[in-house]
Amino acid sequence: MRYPDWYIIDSTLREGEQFALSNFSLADKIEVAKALDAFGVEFIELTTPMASPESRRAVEVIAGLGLRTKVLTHTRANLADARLAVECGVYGVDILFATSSELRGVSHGKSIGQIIETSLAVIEFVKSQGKNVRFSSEDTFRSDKRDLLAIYAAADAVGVNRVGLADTVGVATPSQVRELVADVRAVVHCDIEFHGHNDTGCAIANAFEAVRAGATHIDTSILGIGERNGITPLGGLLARMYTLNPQRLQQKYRLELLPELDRMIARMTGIDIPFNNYLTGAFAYNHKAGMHLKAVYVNPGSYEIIPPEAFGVTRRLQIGSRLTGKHALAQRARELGLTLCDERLRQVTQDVKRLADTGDLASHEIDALLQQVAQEVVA
Ligand code: HCA
Ligand code: CU
Repeated sequence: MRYPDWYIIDSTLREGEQFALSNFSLADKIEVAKALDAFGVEFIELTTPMASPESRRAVEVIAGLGLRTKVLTHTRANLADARLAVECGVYGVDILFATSSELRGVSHGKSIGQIIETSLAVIEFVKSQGKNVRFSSEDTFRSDKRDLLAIYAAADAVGVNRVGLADTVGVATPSQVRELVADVRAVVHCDIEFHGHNDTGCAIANAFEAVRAGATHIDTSILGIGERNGITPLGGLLARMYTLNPQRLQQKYRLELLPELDRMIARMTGIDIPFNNYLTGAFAYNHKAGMHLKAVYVNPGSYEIIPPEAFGVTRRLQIGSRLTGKHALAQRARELGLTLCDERLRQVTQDVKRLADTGDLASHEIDALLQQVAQEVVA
């Protein structure tokens, strides 16, 4: 499937700081920034320097590290915030304004005309300082489409580098994202960013549809951490995109470092990597039923759409369950250098299944059974 080229803005150090259990120290932030740089993401986004003295120090320090990844910071759309962001030495400033009626009321009470006027002044200021600037409308998918297109077109006309669509509450469906990105694409020349929350489980699909419709930048965070249940996870997005164009991902990113990124954030936030996580979950490459085991021995691609080694992970063959099969046990026997006739194999398979009815057998128990049967043959 063909789709336009796209880049990652990893927001672990901004959106991810809004995750309930995040409380990154400066040393943590530096570690995360360097790890994302080594991985190869094109941009990282940091919490606004306005948030606290430590937040400001983090922006200054990380912007000064000389990383290849471009350092962005996130600010409200006002001149004071933008000025401080620029002073911190970042590559670019991501500004944000709430545009839905739900948020306008509780957030700032401004009209669309006022939002445009204020935003344009901030965009022009950031540009005058020689910095990259993005304008994003918070709660895009509950905003009026005419308002949005007017705001984006006005931002584009004064030379904004990117406009952002933010599914702030995770309400958008993939087809809504595709349609809106295409509509925005028709009125702006600049790049388009998509930021999607995962409240209804569509964050990855929505990011994918955004790319297909012409978005150039996708926001991610490691393990998807963020407000509430988070945003598009870096690993999940890469899994989605890998099957469509593995070469591109391999050229741009050190994919085999993904497990380290996931482990790093799990450690820093004190969570476990979810058991069903994309690529790096403990069971993401677990094969259990006899038919699956048989097929995977012959050709791993039969039940693995992405080779685990591409992302530095390994498969797990669970051969000691009641669902196991003859072929799995035959393979294990071969690995142990044992030769068993078909009848013996059937016998030992039935033994394993019966014993496993009260719980999986450990590998040493299976090996012992196989060895026992093999010896009976000799005797
Ligand atoms: C927030 C809002 C935001 C911003 C996204 C963006 C959202 O929590 O500060 O800047 O594009 O989801 O709307 O994360
Ligand atoms: Cu968000």
